Amino acid sequence: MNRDPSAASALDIAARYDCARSLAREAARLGMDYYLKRDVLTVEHKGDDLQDVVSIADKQIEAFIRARLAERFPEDGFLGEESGSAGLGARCVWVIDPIDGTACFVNGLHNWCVSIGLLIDGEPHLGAIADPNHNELFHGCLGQGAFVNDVPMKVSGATHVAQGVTATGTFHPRGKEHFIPFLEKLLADGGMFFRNGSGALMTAYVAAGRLLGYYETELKSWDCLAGLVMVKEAGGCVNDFLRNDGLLRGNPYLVACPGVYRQLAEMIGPSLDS
Ligand code: 2AM
Ligand code: CA
Repeated sequence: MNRDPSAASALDIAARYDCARSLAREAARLGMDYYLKRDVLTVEHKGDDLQDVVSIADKQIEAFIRARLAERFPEDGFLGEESGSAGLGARCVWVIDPIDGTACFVNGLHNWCVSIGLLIDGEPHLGAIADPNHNELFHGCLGQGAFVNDVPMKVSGATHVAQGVTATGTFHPRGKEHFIPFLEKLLADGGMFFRNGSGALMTAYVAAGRLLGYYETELKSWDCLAGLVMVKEAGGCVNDFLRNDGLLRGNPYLVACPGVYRQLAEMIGPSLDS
């Protein structure tokens, strides 16, 4: 989009950043109420994929976030995992996942979060990721840094994959064939893999320097949009995830500290930018 970059300052970004953080926290508390009663939640499968699950908690939390945003910022657009999109032509578009890590959520594994990101003029501008199981709120805003609770985040200073742990995952049918070849190369180079079922949390962990990087063969925008700005603000590298309509259809995804980004990108090969 060809807009004057200074025009972003005409928007009330501070109000949106505050709202993202408090709404993520509030939605995560709501999620925790459902999580504690997960044994009685009805779990459905999305389409034919038995791994792709959704519960009433996902739908209710998304409805809650969507209603709040519409009330506060009626001129903004919205894209959510469960209820779709509206107003994508607006300058500000919220991209949210009410529960990232639903498979963990319904199975009693504590790796899930609420993820709220904001695009301004097509670029990730701010985000908040709330993890109520660990009492962590990851957040960041372009030009203002990235934080876990109130502590500034910084990506790892590692220069080789053997110096730490790298997250990886594959979920969507598209791109699955790239997973095992990548894993073989990572292990051959002395790296080690990690996966917790939440793309948003693994992205935040890269920003926090806990993981060296994170590669997913194919990811949806609501799983990573809030975290992209955190990785950048924490000094990390990100691939061109939003190219070719990535917002709506997803893309291969890589985020990493600068010292290992190239090494991981070479292991993945051309499919990363395909
Ligand atoms: P979701 O929980 O919002 O659906 C990358 O692994 C992404 O795939 C996760 O962020 C997760 O987002 C999605 N996913 C859906 N089902 C999954 C499953 N059974 N195991 C792991 N990830 C899953
Ligand atoms: Ca979800």
